[in-house]
Amino acid sequence: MQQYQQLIETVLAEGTWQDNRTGIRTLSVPGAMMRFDLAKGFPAVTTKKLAFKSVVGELCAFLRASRSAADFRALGCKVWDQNANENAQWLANPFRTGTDDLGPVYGVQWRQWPGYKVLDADAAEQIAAARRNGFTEVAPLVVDGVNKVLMYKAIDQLRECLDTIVHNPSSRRILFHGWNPAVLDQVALPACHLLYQFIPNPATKEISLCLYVRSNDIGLGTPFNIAEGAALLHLVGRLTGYTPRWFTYFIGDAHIYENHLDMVKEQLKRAPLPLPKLAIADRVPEFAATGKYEPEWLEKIEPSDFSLEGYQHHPPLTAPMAV
Ligand code: UFP
Repeated sequence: MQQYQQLIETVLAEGTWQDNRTGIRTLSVPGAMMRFDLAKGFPAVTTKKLAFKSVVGELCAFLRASRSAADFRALGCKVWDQNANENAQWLANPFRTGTDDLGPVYGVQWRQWPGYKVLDADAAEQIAAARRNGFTEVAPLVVDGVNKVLMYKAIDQLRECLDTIVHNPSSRRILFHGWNPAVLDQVALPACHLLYQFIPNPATKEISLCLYVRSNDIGLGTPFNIAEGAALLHLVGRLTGYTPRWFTYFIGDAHIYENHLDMVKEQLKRAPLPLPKLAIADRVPEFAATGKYEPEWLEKIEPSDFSLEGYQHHPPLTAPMAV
């Protein structure tokens, strides 16, 4: 995690002060990149304690397409409570359905992206092709005097990625997206980590991930998001028969909040420790061993199926989250 320490140093040295919607200024750098070799260990921050249980709890909630902070809490992750119930703008949003509601955040887009097609009512071949691709007709429409049909599919982007890794691993189109412009006004927080691209190597049986994060809170968010992306890559590799290898992490707006400066400066005084290993419980089938493709484990996996082995870290450090 030397690279994380270097990112902090870069932002402290080169960042400029920025105002933002939270009212807490940040030191910000436009654009950063880190690349982790997962063969060398799991990229858990070591200069403070990583909230690993919370990380894997959030991941499991995303995999189940949860949109309620209560579901996240039940899986051991409390980080959504404030966004659900304390952000004044969200509390006043007519799309919020009640206590703990977050709207169609990350997991809903990952597993149930709302896909629509408006086709001419007499375009029988197009309608048949859309049906074969899982779309169903939901309503007839008239647009500018022309009869149309509205078709809908909840697109399981992540499942489709796994299918492609298994059936067409040389594809360069294996990605899922969290940024759905049609629902930005309906969510407690528009996606920060938003573009995940898997790159399998059928020759070496290694799989890599490129992740783009549009806005990243380096003090609190970055270690959490790195661990979550790496855990997802481990799981995807397990279910598709690949060994996780390179995890490249791109940040758009890389920032440190003013009230996190003491924390990150303390981290810089601490020497990074050797990295732990990630273990996934034996009950989660290993495609490479069984030859049986069982993607339903994306929903069945529990936080307790993930564990860190040999995790050494410096004492915990905390700072308030900007909401
Ligand atoms: N943030 C992260 N990682 C996340 C997440 C939020 O760093 O996974 F959900 C931070 C980034 C930013 C704030 O500081 O939360 C989101 O604010 P904005 O939408 O204004 O970028």
